[in-house]
Amino acid sequence: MKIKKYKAPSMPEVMKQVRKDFGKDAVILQSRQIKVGGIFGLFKKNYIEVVVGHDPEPVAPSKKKASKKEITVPEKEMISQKVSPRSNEMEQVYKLLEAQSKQLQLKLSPEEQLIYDSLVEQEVLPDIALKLIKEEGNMSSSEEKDTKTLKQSIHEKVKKRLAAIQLGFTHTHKVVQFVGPTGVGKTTTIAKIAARMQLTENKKIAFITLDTYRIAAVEQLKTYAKILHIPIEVAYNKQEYRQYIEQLQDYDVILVDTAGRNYRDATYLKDITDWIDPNEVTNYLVLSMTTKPKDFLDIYGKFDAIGIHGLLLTKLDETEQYGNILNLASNYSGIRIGYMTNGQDVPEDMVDPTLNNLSHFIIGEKQ
Ligand SMILES: Nc1nc2c(ncn2[C@@H]2O[C@H](COP(=O)(O)OP(=O)(O)OP(=O)(O)O)[C@@H](O)[C@H]2O)c(=O)[nH]1
Ligand SMILES: [Mg+2]
Repeated sequence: MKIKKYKAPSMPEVMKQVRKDFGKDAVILQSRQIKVGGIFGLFKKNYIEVVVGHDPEPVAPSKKKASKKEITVPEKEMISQKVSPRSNEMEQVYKLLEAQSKQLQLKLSPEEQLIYDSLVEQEVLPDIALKLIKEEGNMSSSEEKDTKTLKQSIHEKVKKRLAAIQLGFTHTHKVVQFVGPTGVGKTTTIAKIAARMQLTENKKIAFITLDTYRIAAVEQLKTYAKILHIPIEVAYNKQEYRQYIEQLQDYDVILVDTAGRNYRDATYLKDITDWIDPNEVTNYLVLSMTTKPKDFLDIYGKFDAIGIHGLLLTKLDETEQYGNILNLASNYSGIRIGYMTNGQDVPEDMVDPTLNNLSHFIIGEKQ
């Protein structure tokens, strides 16, 4: 849909210009009387301002024809024509109008601007959204794509990026550490994973906690250990940690809870690699989906540097913006998402990530 604004002293004069540009297929979207010129507000002349839309290739002919009828009016009725109530199609046109005002800034067509806006609303970082759209390479070429076609091809690109993410909770070592910022759900997620492993994989599990900063933190994991009948050890230093790992060799998996710390604290990241040889451990980074996009990437980058096997995404239920996943997939390769959690209840609030639900989160569409 192309949109253009016309201004002339009378409606026949406006229509002459419209017909010249678009022929008979133009749709009047808005018309109003305005005053132009004058000196110090005096002697202003009456003008007619008309906003016209023209769609060279209507997308859904049957539906569109009917609604076009509603808004294509004979010339003499135009001045009083109001475009309300807003139909879905009109809603779309108004959005396009709004988008048109922003497009100059980003040099996007109104259709592209709409898609850009919807991605940014999902908290896809603006430069990533722009890159996705620019890759289309259509810009203001003569074969400008309509919103539907453009949307489809951008959705394909989004899905392609998401498809590069590896899915599923795997681990290459007996010892699996759960690291990440404070309060993201590390301890709760460990309990969910332990329960899942017991129930579906019949695995023998042991816990070690390194989170000795808070008494409550130890008690929290001990409570889950008791319910699930899982042995638990509390390691206060590196030596104890090594010793407990040795002691627990008969178990299939040792799930290790760590203290949530400020990831900007370099000693914390150093401790993680210092306490155990990176070749002997699988690290899972636990990140909340409610984290701000830039922090999310920043945290991932910092932990990635110390060797992260995969990610556990928590608190999906606390947000409706999932751009973080696409931002990550656009910036890093070799990402794995083990599980996603969507509530506080252990063990049920945990879902297996699939390409379907990742796509659905970001573009509202199933694969
Ligand atoms: N809504 C929601 N809350 C969650 C989810 N996962 C964990 N929580 C809650 O988040 C809070 C913190 O969870 P913890 O498991 O203690 O987080 P942690 O990362 O171990 O915290 P620290 O050890 O203090 O760093 C608790 O109230 C959990 O119930 C989730 O998927 N959704
Ligand atoms: Mg904890």
